[in-house]
Amino acid sequence: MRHPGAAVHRHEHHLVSLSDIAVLFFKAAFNFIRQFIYLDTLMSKPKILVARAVFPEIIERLSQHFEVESNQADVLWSKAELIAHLQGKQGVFTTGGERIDAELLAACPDLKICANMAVGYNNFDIDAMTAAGVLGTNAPDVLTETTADFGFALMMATARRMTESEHYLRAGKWTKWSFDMFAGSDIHGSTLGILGMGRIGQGIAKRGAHGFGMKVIYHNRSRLDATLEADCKARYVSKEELLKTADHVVLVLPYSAASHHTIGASELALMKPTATLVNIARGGIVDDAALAQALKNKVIAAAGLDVFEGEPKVHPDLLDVPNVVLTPHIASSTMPTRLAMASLAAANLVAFLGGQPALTPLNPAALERK
Ligand code: 8YV
Repeated sequence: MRHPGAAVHRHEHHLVSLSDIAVLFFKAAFNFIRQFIYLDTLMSKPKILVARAVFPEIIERLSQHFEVESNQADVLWSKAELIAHLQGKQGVFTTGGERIDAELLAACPDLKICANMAVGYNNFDIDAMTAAGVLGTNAPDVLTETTADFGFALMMATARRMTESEHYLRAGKWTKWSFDMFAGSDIHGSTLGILGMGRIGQGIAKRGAHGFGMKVIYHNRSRLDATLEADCKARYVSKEELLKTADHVVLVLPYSAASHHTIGASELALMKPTATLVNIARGGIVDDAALAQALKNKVIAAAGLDVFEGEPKVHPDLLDVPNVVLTPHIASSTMPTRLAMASLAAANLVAFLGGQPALTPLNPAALERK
């Protein structure tokens, strides 16, 4: 006779084994998933945002190192939209237009680096970035010569009234030669005054001194050392002397609260009535309304502007005066230079988020904060 418990016992034994196997199976599956998630985290690329459209090859290069969200449609995002797109991003590729300030930084806690495709970085609140432990980088050097070329070209176009005369010709107004038609002022042999003698200022000085026999005077926060002054054949003067004596004044200083309206009505009044003024630095360094008034009243002869207060808007009074050459912030815009600027911004992201030092850091003190 079969013992009744025997089958039960066998059956129970069988049940226990099955549940053991099930537990083991689930444990193994759980560990596998956990391991997978861990590895995935280890292997996943950092996320970055490219805030404006850039060269496709730059996006391609960045994609080898990062999970890239790029704004190739070149939508102009509001601050709230920029913040939304920055969520989860460790790096951002910016151009000069995206404002990085305390409010944005507080809303984007993953952010570690902002790489500007510009030498100027007045779109960065550097103190706020340092306090938040976020590194900023810019793109110096690669645009120096291109921008100096443009500054010089704008000065020549302004002095020789090139766009004003072209508009006249296009309007069909050129019916005869006349002795003083669009008579401008000379570049060669004249006095070039440079306000802001950084790398681009020095490039313009060299072009003027060595290429056009100009007498170069400059004013800067700090005086250049003797070797650089000799290279540029430039003489250090006060801002007032520069404004009073220069035939052509070129502005190449960085924008800050301290340089806001460096040139306003009273500075324009110091300049010669035959003088020209060129701004390739930043909007806001010149009081555009005061300049338009000075141009209208012939306080100075002419101006050349590549940058504007509140650009891309241009003060309407400037559009109404004929003696001003206006260009849409293109001083650095040649294909090789813009590519070099973008490459440098990308290289900063790759180096820094890859654990290496950034190439052109602005606030290394930020690294001590995070
Ligand atoms: C940029 C410039 O094109 O580098 C700068 O500071 O002003 C220009 O070369 C502009 O800032 C947009 O990035």
